[in-house]
Amino acid sequence: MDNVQKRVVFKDPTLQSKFEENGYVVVPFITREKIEEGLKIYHSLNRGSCTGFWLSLQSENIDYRRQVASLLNNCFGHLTTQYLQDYKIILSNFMIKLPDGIDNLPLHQDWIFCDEHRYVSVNVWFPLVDITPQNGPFMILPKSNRYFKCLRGSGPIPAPFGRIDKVIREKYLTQVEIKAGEALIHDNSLIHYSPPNHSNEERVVACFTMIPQEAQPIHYYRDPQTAKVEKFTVDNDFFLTILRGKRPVGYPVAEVIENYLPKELTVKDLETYYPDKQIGLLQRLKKLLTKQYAKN
Ligand SMILES: O=C(O)CCC(=O)C(=O)O
Repeated sequence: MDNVQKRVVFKDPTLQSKFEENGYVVVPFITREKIEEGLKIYHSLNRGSCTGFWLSLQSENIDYRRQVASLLNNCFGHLTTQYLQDYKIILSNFMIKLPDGIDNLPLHQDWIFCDEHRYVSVNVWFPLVDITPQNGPFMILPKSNRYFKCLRGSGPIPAPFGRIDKVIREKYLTQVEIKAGEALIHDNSLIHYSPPNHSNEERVVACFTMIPQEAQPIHYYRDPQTAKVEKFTVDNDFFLTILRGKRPVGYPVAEVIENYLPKELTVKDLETYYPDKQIGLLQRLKKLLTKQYAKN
């Protein structure tokens, strides 16, 4: 765990402490008119065909990505200042779940976007339709931003929770309750995912990835052949033009880490981080035994 005092994220100290506690907050964000505007923007652009979970960053059409960023930033960017203390947008996306029941989004943490020893990068994830248990709700592992420290980036870089993925999904996740007009602001290092959309409608969400105004954007890339991880110093344009899975070109390498593999986490680690879940288990066992005892 990191004991360094990080730069503040929120203007409001109450939100700041809630965020520090859990790694996320949900806040009122936009009006009904703005929701309509956002949907109009989404439908005015041709995203091309996709399935399951899809985000604009996956589009190979860089013009499309630029248009999304420009329209979303103009329409909603200024509204983030209601909450965030001098943050800038480095990535703008639509995050879509097609109503096809396809499950193509693994449990994950987002990339590292800036020096996380000093700063916190966040996603401002704001749905343009109400989120329900059926249409691909956002599932999080609260506080995981405090416990799961590792390198994250493209290539991809393997996650340390591969072996306990199933246990986390089954026992430890919380569904974020959120409606159109609200925003989920979460630490990018929080473990999360969303299940498939089993409703009849497309689930449309817009999202800004933001870092402190003064922070340097960075990107980690792991070469799948050599397992060498390189840290690149990038700029605000980088995330608009990045080709996923490809080594960044034209950006300076600030650090090299040879043979990177994260330390695999175990169920025991989870139980140490989340003792409350254990109490739940013990209580269930006690209940079972009491029942059994009463029967005999
Ligand atoms: O939109 C979703 O369902 C999930 C978003 C997500 O995984 C992300 O922002 O990295």
